[in-house]
Parts: sequence; C-alpha cells; structure tokens
Amino acid sequence: MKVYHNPVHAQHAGRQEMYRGRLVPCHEVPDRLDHVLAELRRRPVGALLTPTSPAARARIERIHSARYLDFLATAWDQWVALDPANAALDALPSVWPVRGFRADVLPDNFAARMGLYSFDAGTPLMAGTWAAAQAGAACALSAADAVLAGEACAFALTRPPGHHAGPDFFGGYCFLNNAALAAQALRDGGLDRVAVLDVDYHHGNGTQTIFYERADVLTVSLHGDPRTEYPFFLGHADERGTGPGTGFNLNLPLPRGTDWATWRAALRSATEAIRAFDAQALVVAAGLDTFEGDPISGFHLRSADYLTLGADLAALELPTVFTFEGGYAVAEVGVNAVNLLQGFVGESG
Ligand code: SP5
Ligand code: ZN
Repeated sequence: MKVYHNPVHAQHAGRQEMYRGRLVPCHEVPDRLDHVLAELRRRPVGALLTPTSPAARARIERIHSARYLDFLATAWDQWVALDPANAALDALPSVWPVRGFRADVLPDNFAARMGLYSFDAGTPLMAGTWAAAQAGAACALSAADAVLAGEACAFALTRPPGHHAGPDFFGGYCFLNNAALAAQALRDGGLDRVAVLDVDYHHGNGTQTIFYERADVLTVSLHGDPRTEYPFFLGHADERGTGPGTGFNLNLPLPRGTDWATWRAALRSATEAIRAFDAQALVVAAGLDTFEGDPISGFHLRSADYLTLGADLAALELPTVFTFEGGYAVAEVGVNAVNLLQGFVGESG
C-alpha cells in the first residue's frame, strides 16, 4: 500500500472552536497525523511518499466551485486586511444565510463571505489552511492515481479532513473533500462505477451532497444518528439520492452507544450495497472517531476492531483509496488507523 502524506499539514493548526458559548481548544490537531506517521514507521504497511506534484486546480474544480476555491485562496489575506492584529487570531464564521436569505449575491463583507461558504463555527481558518488543504488534495489525487496505475490500495494521510466539505462550503473541520476528489479522479481515470464508504462517526454530508444526483458514484455512510449527532441536518435513512442519483445514496444511522457487533452488522448492509452496485473501485473515508475513547463521539469500537474492519473491507476485493478523516483520541489514533490498514493488507503487509 502506498501512503501519501501531507508534509505541510501542520500549517493548519486551529486554536479554538465554538462550543456551548465558549471558544474551546480544537480537537482536530496536527498531533493526530503525527501519531499515525509514527505508528506507520513502527508497523509499515508500504512506501511512505509525498505527492510529486501539486493538485491541479482543474482537478479540484471537478468537485468544488471556482468561487469557493477563490475565496479559500484569499480568505486569510482578507482577514488580515481587516486589521493587522487579526494575524494572531483564527478566522471563524458567525453569520449564515439560512432559509429565505440569498446566496447568489456575493457579499463584499468578509464575515458574510465566511458565512456564505461554511456551515458551522467549529472550523477555524488560519494562515496555512489553504496550503494544507491543497497539499491534502494532492495526496488524495495521488492515491487515486496510484490505484488507477494498478496499485491494489493507497492511503491519503492528510489533514484537515474532508468529508464534511461540500461543493462550496467548509465545516466540520473540513475544507476540501478528499474522498470526493479521489472518487472523481477514479471516474475521470476511466472507471464507470465508484463507491464511497464513509466509516467516520459523523455523517459524510459533504460527500453525500456532492454526489446526491449522480448514479455513477454510490455514497454509503455509517454514522451517529443525526437526530442527536453532528452534523444534525443530514444523514437520515430516508435520504436515498435524487433524480438520476435516486437509489445511489445509503445512510445507516446508528444510535450513540453502538458497539462493534451492531456496527459490523450495519457494515454488512453497506458492503452488500457496494457489491450490488458492482463498484469497480472503493474510496473509504476513514474516520477513526468511532473509537470508544474518542472525546467527541459516542460509538464503542475498540482498537482490535479496526483490524477486523480492514479485513472486512478487503473482502470486497476492490481497488481501494483510503482518506484520513476524523479520530480525536490523539494517543490512540495512530494504532487505530494502522490497524485498519494492516487488517486490509493482511499478512502480505
Ligand atoms: C471530520 C470530523 O470528524 N468532523 C467532526 C466535526 C465535529 N464538530 C463538532 C464537535 C462538537 C463537539 N465539541 C465537544 C467539546 C467538548 N470538550
Ligand atoms: Zn468525524
């Protein structure tokens, strides 16, 4: 397995996110990725690489709108232009165009633009966010390219994560949707049917929205029930896709407290749907926040369960791209991620 890691991920290091009326320290920290890297050095699953070329803008535009990308590329400079003292602060959105407001008129005001292109106040943007997100996209695209070139599997080890980011919005710690970029790259590389399986604790709302009207990319997500769990406003079982995409989205919401046996039974429904779709390749949005020790989530998977999960995914016998998503039990996220990969590659290592 080729592992593409993002050498500039640490340039994205948020200070604070909004939680219950307070700014609290960010959960999505650079240490997460460093723990995975350290564990990969202890238990290698394959070559550790950095992408050889930056992500081409045209490839990112297959998923994200041009005006959103233009905003991300200039957001930090706009923020500091408001007040040079802002350079010491993260930018966070605080006002949003909800139902009845207009999203078609591009506001001049920076706070308004932040709100137009986001959906929560938990996703800070800072000086290195755009560089880190772009380098992450390069990892996802390189991983897809490796699989197109004949590799059985590849892992995009990057942060910020991606699965909450939509065509033109950030949120949930995500800016560019790495799993969607990989899936689209596999399609553009000639595969007719690609499945995205999202195993992060949180519903992959960005990925679902990106492919909701399409029959060529099946999106499947196992996650905490949005009635009680973030991102709350999407991820219900009755969301099956629309138009030509009808029947090509599958949500498997599970209650807070779900353990491995119940989670694995839902995984079986997911893998059956992927088989029935006759996918030619698989993208796994690999969140590790289903772990029992995760500080912001509510499932009870144990470290050893990720070995079995990897083996269950390998049984699909599909060329597979993994993208690194959530997982906030920082000390354990390396072991859990590498267990997943090691379970997937099996004894062959
Ligand atoms: C990629 C991913 O896993 N994103 C998850 C985003 C969740 N954001 C909202 C989390 C709010 C929980 N805050 C709890 C703070 C308690 N100390
Ligand atoms: Zn998550």
